[in-house]
Formats: sequence, structure tokens, C-alpha cells
Amino acid sequence: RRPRRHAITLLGAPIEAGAGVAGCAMGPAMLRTAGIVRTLKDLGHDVVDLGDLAPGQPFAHARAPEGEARDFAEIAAWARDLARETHAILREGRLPLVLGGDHSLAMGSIGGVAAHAAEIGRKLFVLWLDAHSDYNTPRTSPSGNMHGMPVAMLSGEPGFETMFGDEPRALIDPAHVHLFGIRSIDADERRLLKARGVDVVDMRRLDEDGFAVSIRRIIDRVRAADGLLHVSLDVDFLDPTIAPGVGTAVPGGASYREAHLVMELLYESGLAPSLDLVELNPFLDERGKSALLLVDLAASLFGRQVY
Ligand code: 5AB
Ligand code: MN
Ligand code: MN
Ligand code: MN
Repeated sequence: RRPRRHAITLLGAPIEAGAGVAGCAMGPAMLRTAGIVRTLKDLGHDVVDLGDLAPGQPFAHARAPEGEARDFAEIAAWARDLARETHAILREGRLPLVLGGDHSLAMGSIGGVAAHAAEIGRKLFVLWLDAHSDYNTPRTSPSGNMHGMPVAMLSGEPGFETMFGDEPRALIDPAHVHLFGIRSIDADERRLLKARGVDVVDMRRLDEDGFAVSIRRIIDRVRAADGLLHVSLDVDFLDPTIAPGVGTAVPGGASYREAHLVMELLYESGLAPSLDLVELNPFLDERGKSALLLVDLAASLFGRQVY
């Protein structure tokens, strides 16, 4: 196999207002310390690091919705700025790699990818690697934490109308979303996910079918539609024993090899996804263990091979 060379643009989004505990704002710095730039360069890629996005002015236009969504205006500002950036990066023919930051940043990163997909007339598929389904709305959320809401927001669920302006609209098709590694869903989320036809590959199904079969099914679907793929990797997708640096640990996650296999098969697919690395909480990590694992997973996604 000949290695492929990608043009990758890194952008830090040190946002933690969407999470229940502090610490994710240090995520981008930690991923750089763990060697994300050098690792991707050593694989032969053209890597540019834009540094961290400066927090935007809280978007005065964003009105707190009914129900609870903590720091809505601040997260709306991040989302609008990030969407503009990921869209611009893709327009230059490069792949955005967003370093988080809590998972609410995906409202922006994927918002920009979706705008690009629409512009070039391609279908966008999202692979959401996570313990949680992140499909709460301000009305259904048990916590009010917006890192539990990005998939719902992107899918056009009510409560987020003022995020990008006043038009209520879906940025992605929920039937093109694949939630993967899931083992914690709230009751209202389950109801909405079923109604919208989201593909939920939970851990129980992964135990039975295996990771390889399950990821190949998704790859085949994206290929058949000539779609674009975005991968959003939440640290809590991984088992907390191998990735302790996370505020929302759930037992029974992906093992070291299962996670790498997902990345290796994605690389071999040639789909070259845009990527978020999110929810790393360096304050809770153990001697950089989780950060180093994330960098290694990014390396596998971008072509590192044993043999
Ligand atoms: B994460 C929970 N469903 O909404 C909620 O880490 C947890 O981005 C959300 O996946 C976890 O508060 C959000 C209970
Ligand atoms: Mn575009
Ligand atoms: Mn999660
Ligand atoms: Mn998440």
C-alpha cells in the first residue's frame, strides 16, 4: 500500500463551558504536548497548526432557549466561529482536525463541514465515537450541559434556533449519523433517536458483531453514497482504564486494540475524514496517558501501520 499524503489543519478550541467539570480547556495544549503535530508530520502529511481559536464574543443574538442549556450564548459564539473556520479549511482543500475542548464544539466544527458538503453537493455522514448519544435538547437534558446536545442541535431538534441566527434548520441528516460505542442513553434521548432513525451501534451490539464488521458496514454505506465522512471522537468512547482523563467516564468502553482497529480500517477505506478530538480533561488524566493514546489513535487514522 502506498501511503497517502493529506493536508491537515489543526485548530484548538479550548472550550469547557459545555461540560459539567472544568479542565477540557487545557485539552488542546495537552494534545500538542503529547506530540500531535510531530506525529502527523512524521507520517508524511502536510500539517499546519493554526493555534487556538480565541473565544468569540458571546453572541447577543443567541437567546437562552426554554429548558436548560448552560452558557448558551458563549457556546453559540464558539459554534459560529468554529463553523466558519472548518468551512474555510475545507474550501482550501485541507482537512480540519479540531482539538477540544468539550463536545459542544462539534456544533461548530460539524456545522462548517456540513456547509461545505452542501456547497459541493456531497452527502455528509457522521461517525460519533462516544459512550453517550449526545442527543439531548434544552428541554430534555437532565444536566443542562451542552456537551450532551450536539447531535440533537445538528439534527435540527427544537431549542437551538438562535444558535446560528433565527432559522430553525437541520445541518445534518440524523439518518446519516452513526453513534458508535454507546453505553449511556437518557430516556428522552432514546425516544428521539428511534423517531429520527439514527443508527445506534451500542456496546452490546459491538460485543456480538465485533468492531471490524460494524465499522465496515458504515464505511460501505458512506462509499456507496460517495459521501463525506466526519469522525467525532469523544475520549469516553475508550474504556476509562486506558483513558482516565475524562469527566464523564462510563465503564465498558472500547479497548486499546478495538479503538485502533476502528482507526486503521477508516484509514484503509481511503475516506479521509475530518476529525474532532474532544473531551480530553488533562486535570483528570494520569501522566498524559489519555492524551498520548488520542495522539496514537490519530496516527492510526492517518496511516500509521505496524507492517
Ligand atoms: B459527552 C448526559 N447524557 O446530557 C447529559 O461527554 C451526559 O459529550 C452527557 O458525551 C455526556 O448530561 C456528554 C447525562
Ligand atoms: Mn465549502
Ligand atoms: Mn461522552
Ligand atoms: Mn460526547
